[in-house]
Formats: sequence, structure tokens, C-alpha cells
Amino acid sequence: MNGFHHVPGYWDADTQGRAVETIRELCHAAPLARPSTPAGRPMRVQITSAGAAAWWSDTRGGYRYLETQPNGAPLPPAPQWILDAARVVVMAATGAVFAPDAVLINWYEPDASLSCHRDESEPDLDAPIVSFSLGAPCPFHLRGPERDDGVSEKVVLESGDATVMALPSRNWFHEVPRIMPSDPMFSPLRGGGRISILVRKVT
Ligand code: MD3
Ligand code: FE
Repeated sequence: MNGFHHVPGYWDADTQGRAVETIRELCHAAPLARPSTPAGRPMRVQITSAGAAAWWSDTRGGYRYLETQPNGAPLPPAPQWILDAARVVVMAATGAVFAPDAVLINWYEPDASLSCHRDESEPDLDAPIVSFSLGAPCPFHLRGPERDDGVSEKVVLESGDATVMALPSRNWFHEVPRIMPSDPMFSPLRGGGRISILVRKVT
């Protein structure tokens, strides 16, 4: 077992709608912004954060967590019901207690992607990471502890799905190679695109 858990259909349509509404409100308090790589290449996703710290990257400081929004404004609180949902899904998947304190939102336009990387800016690299997916589906590729490891697991993440990345996959390379077409009948995001909600412990 690699510690990667995929829970298809974790959120029903009503809960997905509630999540979209929660994120819309969050984006008023903490607007989406586009990070760049340390080398200055703009990323394909736009992001915003809530809770204890904000993930950010730019040429000034590289990949890191900030105690404020990138614009200097205070961070909004993380939506408690999202933290609670992540706590519950980790307990169900692994039996371990998870005490998350931050939420990161990734907004993927229909042509966006997220290239191969490893999440290593968090102070506690043993704490799991939870994701919730909304909108257009995407392939998700899990590799291994080395960047050039082959794809060990390939899943399609659909609207309403949850994932838990516990050890050892928590520290493995992974990517979202593309966003698939969304079905306008069933997507909670009119106009297409995809949102992922990442719930983490960042202190
Ligand atoms: C596997 N996001 O924000 S979520 C990221 O769908 C990120 O937006 C993707 O990778 C997305 O860093 C994937 C699922 C995920 C998150 C963290 C992981 C999978 C992971 C950490 C280790 C291994
Ligand atoms: Fe990641």
C-alpha cells in the first residue's frame, strides 16, 4: 500500500454546490492570484489560501508559505466545514487523527495543468494531504519518490471526489497533465474549468 486513497463521489451534488459557494465567498476575501516558479515562469493555475498560512511562489522567495495573502492582507479563516470534511475522510481512509489548519484552492482554466512536482514546503511532511475536486475531470498521475520514477498510479479525479495522500505517497512526485472537457449538465462550475481544494497541516 502506498498511502494514496481515492474516494469517488465523496460529495453529493448539493455539497459540491455548497463548496463552490464557499469558495466564491473565500475569493472575495482572498482573490485568486497566479504564482510563478522561482525562475519567473507563470504557473498555469491560479490559487488562493485560507487559514494558518498561504502557499505562494514567485521570483522573490521561491516556493514557500506566507503568513498573509501575497498582497499583504490578512488571511481569511479556513472554512470550518471543509477542515471537518478532511478530518473525517482521513479518519475513514487511514484511521489516523488529522488536524488540518489551512486550505489551498487551485483554479484550473480548461487549458491549465500542473506539472510534475512534490509538496515539500510544509513543516510537517508526515501529515497527510486531502483534496476535493469540483468541476471538470482530470487525470491524476502519481509517480514515486524520484522525479523520473514512472507513473505508479493513474486515476481520473471527478467532481465530488476526495483523495487522501498519506505516507509514503504524501512525499511522492505527481502531476495533473490536463483538464478534460466538463459536462455542462453536471458540472457545478458553469463555464467549465476545475477547482481543487487542498486541505493541509502547515504549522
Ligand atoms: C499526491 N494539486 O496543489 S490534488 C497541489 O488536483 C496538487 O490540484 C493537484 O498537486 C490538484 O500540490 C493534486 C491531490 C494531491 C495533492 C498532494 C499530493 C496529490 C498528492 C501530495 C503527494 C502525492
Ligand atoms: Fe501537489
